[in-house]
Amino acid sequence: MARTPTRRATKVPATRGGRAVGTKPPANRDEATVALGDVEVARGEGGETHQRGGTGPLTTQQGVIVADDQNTLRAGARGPALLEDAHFREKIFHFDHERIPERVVHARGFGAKGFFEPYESLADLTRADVFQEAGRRTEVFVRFSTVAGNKGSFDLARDVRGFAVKFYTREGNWDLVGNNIPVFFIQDALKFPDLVHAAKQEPDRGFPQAQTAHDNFWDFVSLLPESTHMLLWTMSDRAIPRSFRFMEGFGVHTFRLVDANDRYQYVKFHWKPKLGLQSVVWNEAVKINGADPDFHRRDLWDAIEMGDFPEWELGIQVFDDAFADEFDFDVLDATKIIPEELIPVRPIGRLVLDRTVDNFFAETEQVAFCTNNVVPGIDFTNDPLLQGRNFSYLDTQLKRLGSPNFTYLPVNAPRCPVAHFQQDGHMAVTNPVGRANYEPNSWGEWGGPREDPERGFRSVAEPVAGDTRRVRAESFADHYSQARQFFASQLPIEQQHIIEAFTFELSKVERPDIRERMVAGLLNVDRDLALGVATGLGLAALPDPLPPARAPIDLAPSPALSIVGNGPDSFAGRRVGALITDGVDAKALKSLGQALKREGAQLLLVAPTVGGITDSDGTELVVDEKLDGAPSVLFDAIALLPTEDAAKQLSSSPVAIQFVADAHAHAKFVGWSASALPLIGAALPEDVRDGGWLELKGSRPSATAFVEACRSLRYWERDPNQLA
Ligand code: HDE
Repeated sequence: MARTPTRRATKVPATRGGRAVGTKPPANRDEATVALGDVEVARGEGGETHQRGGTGPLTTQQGVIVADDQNTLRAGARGPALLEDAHFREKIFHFDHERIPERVVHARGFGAKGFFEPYESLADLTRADVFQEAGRRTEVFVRFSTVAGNKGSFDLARDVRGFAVKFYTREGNWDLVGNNIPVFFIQDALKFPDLVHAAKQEPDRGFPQAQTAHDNFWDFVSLLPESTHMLLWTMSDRAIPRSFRFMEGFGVHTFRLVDANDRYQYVKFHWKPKLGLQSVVWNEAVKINGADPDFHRRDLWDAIEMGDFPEWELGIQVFDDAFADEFDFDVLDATKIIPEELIPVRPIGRLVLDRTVDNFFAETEQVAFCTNNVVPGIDFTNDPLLQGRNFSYLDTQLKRLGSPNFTYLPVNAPRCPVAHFQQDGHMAVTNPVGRANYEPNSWGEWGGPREDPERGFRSVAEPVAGDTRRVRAESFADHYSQARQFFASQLPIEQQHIIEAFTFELSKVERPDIRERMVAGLLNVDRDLALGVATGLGLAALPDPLPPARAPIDLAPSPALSIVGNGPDSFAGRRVGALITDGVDAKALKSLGQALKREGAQLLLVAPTVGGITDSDGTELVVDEKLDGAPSVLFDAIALLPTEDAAKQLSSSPVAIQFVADAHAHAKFVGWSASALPLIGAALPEDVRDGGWLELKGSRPSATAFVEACRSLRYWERDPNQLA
């Protein structure tokens, strides 16, 4: 079957979802590591590993070959089942125990594998082995997630995204368990259970899931002014990212880098996506959740399987005690950022995700991130949130994975030598051998591993003094200044989205006093913001501002905080959905496909049927999506290339009309051919076609002009009042 030129551009054969059903895994997968998560685990007698998909005999867990897997053992054809049917009992027993508890938070996530490589040695800052040598690769596992939703919830929830990275360094595992937002809701870990209870489904009714648009959440946060800064971020477009590939990541807390002489500097970690930042608009998010609840995980999977490997730069903001003392805010307070304009982010290396997981459960579900997994050269600070996390993560792994031996699971196992005297417990895969299982001992060379003060992890030595008190530091008291700064740093369209998001969420709150209290808090951030939300909610009058613990100060805007203002100016990694019909103009399709390929973007074909579509040259095309299964919200831009006759027919099709109208309402770029005009006319009054609409004339220049326009990602000049 012939394919369109663009489809041939991808590594993977023409399929939906990036992989042909029934084919072998693509070439980027190392066959030897299938199902092993990259480390060797128990092998069978013949050296072969447990692997599904082979053609050998089916066996029980004990290795006995199964003769009949269709019928239970019974007494007589219509008689009762027999207890001695060991195969049946084992199969059902195992099935009954397949689930492990989902994560309390970040339950819904998606993982991928890759590597990190530093640009240069950071030996002057840290002794961490991972940063010693330019270009030396360290294997990583990354898991992205939403926070509030349960495991089966949809991807486009308005929510923070987890961005957790496990570095399998030569000196042990380092877990940088961050988010796509650089601040957090609370200052003290003691409030975390309250925050999570309030955010997740309400306990009596068990809904709403995966959304904070309900009374309990807004009740709690409106009583907790320290959450205001984070709320500004979660109500911004940061909380509805277009893809994991297009979002930033942050370590959030202040950590320490420690050099070989035990001197430390403070550090904040940043991940910057190579393809730039991009978010969807709220109306798209709502529709994507229906059209493809797996939108983010599919996007990551497809990109990696196609060989378009997502990449981030790791950057650091490094500072010393003198800066920390002078800074307007406490660097131990996780509700504050250090603006990039004050301390620029220094790029130090890159993270590339080049392998999908071999098995979702074995890797993504069982990966156990722990903030307390640090390596020599990296250390904590006294951030009270971080200190609480250091208790929680290890504790939670025991609950989820059921044994202190979870480090034997391949995804969690360090890639460096491990030697200790811990033993036994559930699933003790390899107990230390030998007689000595304690230390110190006098067994000489059989005595087992020994501590190494030189190479071992040493905590930063510093004096600690103070009264034992339950107290919040005075230096944590300013709750509004940086929220103000964030709002002031957004472009008008982004401010508008924040106002709309607050209005939407608070509109779902039933109790008027909660809505009002939240608006009263927002008055400490920005009057226009509070007024916009109050108007949207239909409040009769503005309430009095909540009295702040400390009066906010005006900070200089930080342009680095805007997404739209820092666009990638490239359409690479994005997708155009072209609406085509039988007889589509071959030249128009070809020139568009080539222009997108040159840009590093993808063309997907959407048609009224998935089969039987040929172009004007008679070439049979592989269609990616049937029109009613692929609304335009699934694409970054669209092209309208139906034949004129088909466009006339489609002009009475609600899905075709919605395809066009939504793309326009969502400020997308639209490439159109003259033959599409009957459909366009049915979807929109003609005069709304603006600078975001570019004619595709079947020529290279017109296709190039369209793709170049798409680099702006959206045509924001479109009147926002026309947006759905
Ligand atoms: Fe977490 N968090 N967290 N968190 N967190 C968990 O650990 C916790 C916080 C973050 O993909 C849990 O394995 C406490 C901040 C990510 O597997 C749990 C506090 C940040 C992930 C837990 C916080 C995060 C988690 C649940 C307040 C950004 C998913 C399952 C002090 C810097 C990791 C698990 C993955 C997961 C506790 C706050 C990020 C319960 C007590 C701040 C990305 O241990």
